[in-house]
Amino acid sequence: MLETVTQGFKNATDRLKGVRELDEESIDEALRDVRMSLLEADVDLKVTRAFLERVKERSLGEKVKTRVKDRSGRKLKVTPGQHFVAICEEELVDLMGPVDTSLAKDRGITSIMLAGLQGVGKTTISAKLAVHLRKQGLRPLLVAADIYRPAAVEQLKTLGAQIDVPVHHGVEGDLPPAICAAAFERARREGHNAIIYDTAGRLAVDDDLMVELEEIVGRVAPANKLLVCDALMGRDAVNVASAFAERIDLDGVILTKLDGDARGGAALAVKAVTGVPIKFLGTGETVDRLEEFRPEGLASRILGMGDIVGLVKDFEEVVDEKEAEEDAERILKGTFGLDDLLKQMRMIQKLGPLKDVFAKMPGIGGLADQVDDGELKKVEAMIQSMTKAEKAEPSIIDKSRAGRIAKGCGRSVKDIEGLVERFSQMRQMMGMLGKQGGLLGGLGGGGGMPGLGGPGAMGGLPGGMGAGFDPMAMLGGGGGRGATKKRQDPKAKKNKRKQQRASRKKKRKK
Ligand SMILES: Nc1nc2c(ncn2[C@@H]2O[C@H](COP(=O)(O)OP(=O)(O)OP(=O)(O)O)[C@@H](O)[C@H]2O)c(=O)[nH]1
Ligand SMILES: [Mg+2]
Repeated sequence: MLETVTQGFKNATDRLKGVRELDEESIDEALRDVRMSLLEADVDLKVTRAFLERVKERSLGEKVKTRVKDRSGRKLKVTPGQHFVAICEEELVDLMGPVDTSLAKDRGITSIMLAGLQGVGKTTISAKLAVHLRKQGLRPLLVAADIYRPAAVEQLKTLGAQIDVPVHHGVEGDLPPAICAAAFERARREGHNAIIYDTAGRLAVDDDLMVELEEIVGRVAPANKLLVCDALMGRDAVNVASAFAERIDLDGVILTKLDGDARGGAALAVKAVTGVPIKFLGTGETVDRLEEFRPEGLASRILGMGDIVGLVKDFEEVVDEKEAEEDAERILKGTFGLDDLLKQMRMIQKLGPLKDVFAKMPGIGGLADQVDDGELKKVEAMIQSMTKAEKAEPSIIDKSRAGRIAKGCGRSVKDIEGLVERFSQMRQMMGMLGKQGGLLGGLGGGGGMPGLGGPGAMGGLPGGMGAGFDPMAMLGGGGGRGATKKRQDPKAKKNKRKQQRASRKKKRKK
């Protein structure tokens, strides 16, 4: 998602790496990369121009603080490049924000009308919202107000059955405004306190569709009139959105298919164009892939810093908090075993496809495309073939033990040794980071946002994920992201040197 833009910002900050001061020339150069990537991502031209202007103005105008304090009071050095990223982040948040994922109620019912072009994901989002509202304790009713596409009613009925939410539909000859009105009456009668109208889509914004939407609004006055746009629409999204906004008084936008597209320019521009908040993101075809929109999260993802808050939210849903805290402590002390790793891996798998999880992790979001759940399964099989003692203390695994394990799981001895070695490195690094406190600094690679650096930011993380568990290292892929660049105590430095020596040695061996 939005990889093009992320790459643009990365190029820009790379350019600013050695720069001592943000002067007009260096900023212009950096912004050229950003501009190209925004346009390539299909962000609206006007929106792009305004964004770049604001970033430039601020980059030039603000005195660059070279030292800031993080939340724990630790002093951090900030480079002009980092300062530039910080400005970009704030401006991105401004562009896409503010946060408003609330849904209004009317006459005691949270009523939502979904509108949008054909195929953008209205019906899918209807089901996702029903699940979301039910999680909040509401009793939703779905309404099939699309009578034009032959299979539309069936599609919603199937989804409704799948998530166990009733679906209201009309009979032959009923028109959508009447169907919606009848559905609203039914909701009141049957005690549904949420109702979602799934309306028909059209290929282009046509007058019939608009008139019908206006009629539905006239009949049932939905408290939330939401426009559904998909990330694939790019620049068109802007025209579509303004066309809808002219006719109906929109309350918000939902962006779908953010999982699929590398450009996703609509995400950046649609708020600026419609003036109404983005409420939700659809990030996959299944009903659980709905996220409340947080501009900070998306901005960080765009800037390649991961979406820690989003990750934590997902994590909270699948994790026993107390247990996770204990795990995290052990991880931070560097006293965890492969059995702990296995537990973490299983938890991560519960979060959804690895690809999605990685996309949210700071520093390694860009690797999301390279991970595959099959690799994780292989690691799992290797760990499962070990004895309890081996899992707890993998360093006891010698050649003969490795041979036995390899046989047990059908991998090679080399695979086993590789896993143990990477694990030991990771454990050592975790222990070191734990002493140091600056976990994110360690994981964040070059990003190093000032506000993100300290343990304060990590404090709220419930579990091992927050403690910087790095499955990628276990998969033998993107290991070697070094320890933090921030100030380290001498011991940490020593450890780091030791690690560097070890990895050099390893390279020579290869
Ligand atoms: N990858 C991905 N696919 C999605 C997402 N949301 C919907 N889809 C897919 O997009 C296609 C169209 O989705 P629908 O929900 O039927 O779209 P719609 O707007 O109701 O379509 P019409 O009723 O024909 O206008 C389906 O194949 C969905 O599975 C998403 O967030 N990500
Ligand atoms: Mg539909």
